[in-house]
Amino acid sequence: MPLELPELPYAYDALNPYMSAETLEYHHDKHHNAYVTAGNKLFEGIPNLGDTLEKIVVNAYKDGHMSLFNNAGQHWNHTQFWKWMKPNGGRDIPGNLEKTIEKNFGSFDAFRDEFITAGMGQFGSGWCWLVMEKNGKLAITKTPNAENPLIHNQVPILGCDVWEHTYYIDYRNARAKFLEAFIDNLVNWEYVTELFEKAGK
Ligand code: MN3
Repeated sequence: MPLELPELPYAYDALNPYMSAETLEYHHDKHHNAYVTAGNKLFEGIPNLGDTLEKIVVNAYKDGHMSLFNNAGQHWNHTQFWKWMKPNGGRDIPGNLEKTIEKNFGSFDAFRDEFITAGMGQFGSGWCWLVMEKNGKLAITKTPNAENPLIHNQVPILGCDVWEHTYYIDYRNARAKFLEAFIDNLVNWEYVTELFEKAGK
């Protein structure tokens, strides 16, 4: 199954001033594209690992095809990451999800703090996540490099890329400022809700 670079679901300058066109051009056209190109080369000589990207990611990890896992995993992560953001995001959380977040974390602010702390606590490159556990509870996790909740048997419903290439052009070394802007101004809660509802079924 060849990997394909998806188009961004908005214009390059649509997330200004929280994420610049320059960042999106580098991040999507160069970094994400490099994972796609490298991943497609790595399929040669590896048995068929599945008919969906999710299966390929999980099986590549399980079978120890780590280079393929890193590139296919980052392809999955970034394809979701673009959809987890939108212009004028981060404000209106649909009621049902907001209530569940409050029930699981105490309040939306407590969730926000925990998510930012996870992103800050990921030493070096990686991701922080809002996931649904097997028991239906929401939890916050962090993973290094290309790892994601799929390989830990959790359903990712929101994730944030904390590799330096995500924020260095716009925020330099201030990862916390980027994470705050992500939660407050970029998250596409409609898409998160869609995944939350699907995960709960
Ligand atoms: Mn990235």
